[in-house]
Order: sequence, then C-alpha cells, then structure tokens
Amino acid sequence: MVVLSHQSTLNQLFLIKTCKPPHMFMEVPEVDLTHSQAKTMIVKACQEFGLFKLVNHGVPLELMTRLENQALNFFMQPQSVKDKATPPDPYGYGSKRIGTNGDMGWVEYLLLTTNPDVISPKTLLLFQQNPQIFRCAMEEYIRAVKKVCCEVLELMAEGLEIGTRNVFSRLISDERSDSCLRVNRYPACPELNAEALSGPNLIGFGEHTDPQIISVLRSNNTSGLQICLQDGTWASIPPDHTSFYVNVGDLLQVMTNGRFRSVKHRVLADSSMSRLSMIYFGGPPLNEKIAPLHSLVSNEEESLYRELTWREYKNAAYKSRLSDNRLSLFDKS
Ligand code: GA4
Repeated sequence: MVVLSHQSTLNQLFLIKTCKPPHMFMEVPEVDLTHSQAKTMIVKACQEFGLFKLVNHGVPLELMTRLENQALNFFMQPQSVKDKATPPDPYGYGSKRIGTNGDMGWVEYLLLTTNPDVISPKTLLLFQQNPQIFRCAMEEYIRAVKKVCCEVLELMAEGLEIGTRNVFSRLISDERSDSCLRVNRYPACPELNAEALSGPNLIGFGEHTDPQIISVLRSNNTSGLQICLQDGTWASIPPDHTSFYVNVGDLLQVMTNGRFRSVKHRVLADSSMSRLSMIYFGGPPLNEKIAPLHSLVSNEEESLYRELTWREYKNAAYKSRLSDNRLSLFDKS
C-alpha cells in the first residue's frame, strides 16, 4: 500500500492506478540528425508514434548541463523567494497547479516565453531575482534548441515531399514566433512505496497533447515520461540526458492533415530520484493561420480540419483542462 505523507486530499489527487514498475519501451525510434536518411526516419516516427529520440544534434552537453544547474539553483531557493514569481501569468514560476483550470501535478516549474518582446511582469520579476548567468544560459540554450528544431522541421518537409522546405520552420524562425521554454522539476516522493509491484503511481504532469507545432525535450537521467501508443497503452520512455526527445504538437497534426500524430503523453514522479526536464515548445506567430497544407490534401473533401489562427487555438487551449481533446476544435464537422 502507498502511504503518502500528511495523507492530504491534495496528495491523493495525484495518485493513479497503474502497474509498476513500468517497463521501458525500447522501440522508440532513434534518429541521427546527421544521417542521410534522417528525413525518412523522422516521417515514419511521426506517423507511427508522434515522437522520436534525436541523437547527434550538435547541442553541447555542457550547455544543457549549465542551464540545468542554473534551474536547480533556482528551485533550491526558499519557497518564499520562488513564490514571488507565482502564480504564472502563464509565464513565471508555478508549483503543483498546472494552468488555471484545476489541473494539479507533483511538479514545480518555470515557464518562459522565448520572445523578448513579450516579457510578462512575472518573468521580469524572475529575471530581477536571478543572476545574469541564469538568463544567459537560458538564452544560449534557446538559440541552440531553436536551430535544431528548425533543422528537424525542414527534414520533415523534405520527407513529406512538400516543395517548400521551410514551410514549417519559417513559423519558428519568424521573430514573432510564439514559442516558450518550460523547466519542470518533479521532486522525488519517498513516501511512495517503491517496492510494491502494483499500486498507485504519482502523477507529475497529467496526460495531454502539446498545442504548439513541435516540442523538443531534454531531461536528466530520471525516467517518468510516458507516451500513449496507438493501441491506448502507456509506454515509458527511457531517459537519456545527452539526447532530445522530439514530439509532434497539435498544429503539426493539423498542418499534415492527420499524417503526423500529436502524441498524448504524461509524466510520473519517482520515489527516489527527482526528474528535471527542459522543453522547448515551438509555436507560430499568434496571427498565423493554421490549416492542412494544400500539398497534403488532394481535394477539399479530404481536409480533416478547418482553419484557425494560433491566437484562437491558443486562447481556447488555455481555457481547457489538460486532458481535454483540444484538436476537436479544428474538426470540420
Ligand atoms: C501543455 C504544453 C505546455 O506545457 C503548455 C501548457 C499550458 C500551461 O501549463 O499553462 C497548458 C497545457 C500546455 C495545455 C492546456 C492548458 C494550457 C495547461 C493547461 C491546462 C505551456 C502549453 O502551451 O499548453
């Protein structure tokens, strides 16, 4: 049986019944960014799983570790200091509460826009509180991960044989791109009974799909990320602190007219190790109209989704609950 400290109602909210230990899913597609067939492997992975592991991406481990350490320094501060940047607006610092509609998780996080023109009051507070070194590490990391993200998006366009190579990447490289960086820390929860073979798990971040185009995740060596396979079962993704995991977001599913899967995923907390992940969410400019690409739709009837701007979709998404099916807003019928 799992006994959680304080036995508070709050903690019980995070428990879900699943079997453990979750077996590691070793069939996750791995793509070498420098491989001549990378584009074909990416397309296959996005169609089948909506996620792949990216190796040989060129981002130095030192840069990832530097940001990770800066983030850890931030999280190790007294709660009263961190709370100065809470509640997030949606940017800033958050703890246990995800979004504004009652979703909870065993997580604390920083959410930051990557566009310096839209620094929110809460982000400004965060920056004022912290040494310049944190901000520099973050800006350098964002530049590097954004470059990788654009390379991957260009390979996707090539692999799908869309004539315009930058059809996706231009949305992220645009200076008005509405992208963000999230740093999540899932503290270890020693009260979870690690030995029990079956029993409840602790939800760090509940199941959801990402609303943007693409997400690029890097984590420390602690497991926790799970994806939902096409048959509805959950598969645990083996952690690898040197690689990225790239996943398809809702907008990419729409633009590819359903060929790529916006994969449902979630994170479970661990009893002994805390997990730290940094995720870059690549989004288009707010005014960008998103619809299936003409070259992927042979006639109008085949188009699965209607057109929406990212602003419309984002506003609706932020009013939804984590596990809601937001993509249905794009449904034609
Ligand atoms: C999921 C992907 C990103 O983490 C995020 C999340 C956002 C938030 O934490 O504020 C949302 C969630 C995410 C989708 C539905 C809404 C908004 C929480 C939530 C309940 C930053 C994003 O863009 O959408």
